[in-house]
Amino acid sequence: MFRFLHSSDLHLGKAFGGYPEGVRNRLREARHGAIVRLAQAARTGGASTVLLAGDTFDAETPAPETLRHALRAMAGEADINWIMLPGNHDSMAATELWRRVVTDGPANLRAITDTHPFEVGAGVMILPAPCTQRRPGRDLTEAMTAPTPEGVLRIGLGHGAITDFSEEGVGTGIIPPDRSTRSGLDYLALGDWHGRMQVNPKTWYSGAPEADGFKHDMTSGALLVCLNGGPRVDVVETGTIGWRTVALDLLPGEDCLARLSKELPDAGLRRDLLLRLEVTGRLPLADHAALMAEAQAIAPDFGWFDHDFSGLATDAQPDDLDRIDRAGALRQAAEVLLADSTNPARAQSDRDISAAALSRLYALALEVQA
Ligand SMILES: [Mn+2]
Repeated sequence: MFRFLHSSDLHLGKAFGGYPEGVRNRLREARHGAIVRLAQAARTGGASTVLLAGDTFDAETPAPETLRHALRAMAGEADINWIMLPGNHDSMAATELWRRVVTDGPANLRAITDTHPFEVGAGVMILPAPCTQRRPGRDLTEAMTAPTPEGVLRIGLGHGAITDFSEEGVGTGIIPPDRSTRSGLDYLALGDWHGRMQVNPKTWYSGAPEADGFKHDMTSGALLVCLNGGPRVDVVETGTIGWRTVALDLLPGEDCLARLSKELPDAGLRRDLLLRLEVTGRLPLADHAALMAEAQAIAPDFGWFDHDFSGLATDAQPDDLDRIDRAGALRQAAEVLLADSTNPARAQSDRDISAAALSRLYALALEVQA
């Protein structure tokens, strides 16, 4: 029997450009903190080996402090054996990076720089397939067919796209989905896909221990694997910052604020959440304005918040115009916008612009009156 923790895609040092500085710092810090949380998860699960199936570093030349901090954090978890595989972001083409990992890394870290099988426990061998470059363009996992002594457990460790999907959505899959059968593996630990995924009973993507985008809607974690006959795989949560998209499709007559509230987590859980609100459908002007105001009110609850109302149409009634003004220039502008937004002779995109302008005018008028 052999227990180990399977993780991948820490992407240490990832910059998260496009997010405000405070958020970027929190996200970077959360990735670094994953090292300690992986060690704790292994320990709690009775394992002392952690397999990192590629993309430990986001770039081939991480900042000196990113590398140093990672190596020191791994050294600090002295009872853990770290096994680090080059992925596509930190491939073996990054010769300086791997030279530094090998020379500066602690004794409890093994950096894999070739395809030689090696023992990781009594009667247990790792068959690695390190990425030679960012897009190797061929199936490197063929190396996992290498012979091992009779009776040992064979664990494949690889990184890349399988069949028809890859994290970056480019190229075609190169790792055959039946690699574990072809190479007689007891377990195949893969990295690349940032969400957790079981390919078959012996083949898993662990996903990233800390989420890094909105793509995979799940809690992040690692896999605690126990090899005793077939693999027994348990998910251990390690993520600290959540990424969620809330999609609301609304129709007139619905209580849109109640619908929104139902989708949101408790107030105490919002700081550690990045939330994207996407609203589609159709609402009366008053509800549209109320929902927009609510979005602005809750935004500071979250670690980061963004909303997209571009798919939400408004249903303007002549009565609504009275709330803007009963006469005068604003009223006239509102009437023109309402007429333009419903004029079948105009292109739909032009009508949408008029409708959006009318709801903006409506919301501004309410603000001024308040
Ligand atoms: Mn990756």
